Amino acid sequence: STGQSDARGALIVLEGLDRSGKTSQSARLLSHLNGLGYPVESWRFPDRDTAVGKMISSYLTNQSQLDDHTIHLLFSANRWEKRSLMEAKLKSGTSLIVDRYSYSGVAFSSAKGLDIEWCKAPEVGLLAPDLVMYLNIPPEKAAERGGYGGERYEQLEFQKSVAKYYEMLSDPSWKMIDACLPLEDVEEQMKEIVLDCVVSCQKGKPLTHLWL
Ligand code: NYM
Repeated sequence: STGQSDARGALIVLEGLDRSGKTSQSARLLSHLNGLGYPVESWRFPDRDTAVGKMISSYLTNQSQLDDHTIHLLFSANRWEKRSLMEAKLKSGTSLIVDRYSYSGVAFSSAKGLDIEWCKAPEVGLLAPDLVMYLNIPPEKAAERGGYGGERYEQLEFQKSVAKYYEMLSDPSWKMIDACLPLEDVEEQMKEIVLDCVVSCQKGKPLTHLWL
């Protein structure tokens, strides 16, 4: 194969605790790739704009109460409802920078005491990321960053537990980024890693599925 017809966009996922800097870095990566002329979009989960996303948002802002299993499945459903669009974008050559994905889903729900394998099950069959970058920050440091916004889960003890589950989920392919470094240094590291990934997907690296 020449590789040309298999060229596709890259599925790039940013993970990390609340206040680890994922959202700022997503924006920076988006404009970097844009500037280089690569088609790219920035996505995030939960996507609060869909009907399911509105239920999630209301739960996160404490306007509604839901059973732990129920909210877990809603977060997963929120990814499933975007799955076909995600695949279409990637196949048409657009790269996606995604702020949180299935790993957030499993880490946050497991930290509440749900069984980790039960948490992974509804994620099976979603597209697997080509790259996971983990913005690594001690929970105490993250908590110091201007405090938390007051949404559900934004508490130090809970975040410590989430960090443990992220560690269990991580594999050697994850790029661990020291999120305590200045924003610009974090950005420089991430730009290089992301570009490598975009180039390898352009060359036709096959798309795979969770759970890996
Ligand atoms: N969260 C996010 C989950 O509990 N499960 C999921 O599947 C996802 C995608 O939602 N504290 C949690 C993590 C965050 C919260 O995310 C809202 P954000 O990035 O602050 O909008």
